[in-house]
Amino acid sequence: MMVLKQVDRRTGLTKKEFINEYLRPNKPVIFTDMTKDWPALDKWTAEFFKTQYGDLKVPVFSSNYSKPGPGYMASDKEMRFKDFLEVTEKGDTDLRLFLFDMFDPAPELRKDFQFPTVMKGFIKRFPFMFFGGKGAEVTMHYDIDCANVFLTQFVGHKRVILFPPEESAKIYHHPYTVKSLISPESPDYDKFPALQNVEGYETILKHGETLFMPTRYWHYMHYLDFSFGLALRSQSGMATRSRGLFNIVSHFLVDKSLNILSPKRWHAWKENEAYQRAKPFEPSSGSHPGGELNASV
Ligand SMILES: O=C(O)CCC(=O)C(=O)O
Ligand SMILES: [Fe+2]
Repeated sequence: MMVLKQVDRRTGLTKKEFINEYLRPNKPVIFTDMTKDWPALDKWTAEFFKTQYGDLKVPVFSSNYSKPGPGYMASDKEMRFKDFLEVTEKGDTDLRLFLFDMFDPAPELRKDFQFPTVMKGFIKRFPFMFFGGKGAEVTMHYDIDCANVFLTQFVGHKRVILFPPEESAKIYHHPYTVKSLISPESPDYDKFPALQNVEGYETILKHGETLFMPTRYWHYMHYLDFSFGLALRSQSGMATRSRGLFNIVSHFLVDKSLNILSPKRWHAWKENEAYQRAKPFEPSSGSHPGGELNASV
């Protein structure tokens, strides 16, 4: 059965403790108080963004993003920020704004938060924001640049499920992509038997909490309310940086070009490959009860 442990929540975690207990062992953690002196904590609300930046044009994504074909890895449309926020605040929409560089049009917002001091190597040019409505899902993926991510949650709640990089085969990693085929909230053990042996983490992030996701960690997110997040990313260490660069180049060249040449066949090849790689991790008995298993996750 899939095992999901709770992510640790720590208050007053020192740099030394963070490095020894989380960064070195590649383990996620939630900082409950990293944001305590940030003006953003109370200032950044949907209302604030609507009144201050409502006319900004923003690239909006829906779940078409991961489907094969012409819309693959592309945004669906541009909207006024104000209109996007109004739609997503109402909920039941899969529209999302992600990897949004809010700080290019609004550099003054950088004064409202601080980069963490528990590690080095922050990519200061690109603090990214993510917005979504109640019900929005971020499918299981890892970040292509292999950064360590500090994701701060604002306004509402978000359910997060994480898997370490060592578990990639068991969650049916789609080769040449940063995607996995599974839906961890309703695991289909008949279709994906190796999932029964996977171990990961889960949590529900709240306003003002900061989740540390170590490099190459798989993450899935389900917006339980309208909310948004600020992701601060660190690429400390040459290995992380060169691996990130390699990933970006190989994925874009191979995946994007084969998607253009032959979208269906390329998708089928990747899917088959993911099944082959998961095979060694399937339960050996070969028999696995279906149906009611969902209740135990
Ligand atoms: O919060 C989200 O919507 C997605 C966050 C994410 O994927 C990331 O920070 O890398
Ligand atoms: Fe991500």
